Amino acid sequence: MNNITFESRQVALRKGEHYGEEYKKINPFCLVPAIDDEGFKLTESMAIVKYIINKYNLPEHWFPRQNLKHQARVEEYLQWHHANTRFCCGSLLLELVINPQASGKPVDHVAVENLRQKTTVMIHQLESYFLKDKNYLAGDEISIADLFAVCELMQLFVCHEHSLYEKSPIVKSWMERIKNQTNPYFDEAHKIVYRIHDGYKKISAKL
Ligand SMILES: N[C@@H](CCC(=O)N[C@@H](CS)C(=O)NCC(=O)O)C(=O)O
Repeated sequence: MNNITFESRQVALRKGEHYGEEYKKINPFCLVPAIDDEGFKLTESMAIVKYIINKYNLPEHWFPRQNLKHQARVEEYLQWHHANTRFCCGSLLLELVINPQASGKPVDHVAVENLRQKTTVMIHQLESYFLKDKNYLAGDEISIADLFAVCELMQLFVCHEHSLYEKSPIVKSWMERIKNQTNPYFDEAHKIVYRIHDGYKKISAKL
C-alpha cells in the first residue's frame, strides 16, 4: 500500500513453528508478528507499524507526527483497542473455534453469550464515541487505528458472529469504507480469514 519492499516469512502457528528455536531468536515471546530489519528485531504489532511509519516517513494520516492532537486521537483508540476490540473479538474466536478444536471439548455457551454481550457494548462504544460525527476512528482520514480495529473485527467474520457488527449501520459502513479504500491489500491480507469463514460450518458441526 505504501510501496515498501519486504520479505514475508510465514510462521505456521498450527504446527507450533512460533515455539521453534529459530523463531524465538526473533520473538522470544513466541507470538506473531515480529520483524527483523537488517538485524533490528522488534515485536508487538503496534510498535512495528509505528517504527515502519517513522522509518519511511509515511503520510501523516496513517500516524500523525506533526499535529499532537491528531496523534493523541490515534493513540487514544490504540490504547482502548487492547481491552475492548481485541479482547472481545479474540476471546470469541478462542471460545468458538480455537479452544474447542485444541481441547476437543464442546463450546462453552455461557462464556460465548457473555462475550457476545461484551462485544455488543464494545460495538456501541465504537459507534457512539470513536465514530461519532466522523468517517474514521481518529479523525477525517484513515489511520492505523482503523486498520487495527477492522482486522480485529474480521475475527468475528471468521466464526460467523459478524451480525454483531453488521447490526450497527455506522460500524458496518465504516468497515466497508476501510475495505474499499485499502483493497486489493485488504482481501489479500484476509485470504485465510475468508477461507476459515467458508470452512467454519464444517468445523462447527464437529464442535
Ligand atoms: N500484543 C501482541 C499480540 C500478539 C499475538 O497475540 N499474536 C497471536 C496471533 S494474533 C499469536 O501469535 N498467537 C500464537 C499463540 O498464542 O500461540 C501484538 O500486538 O503483536
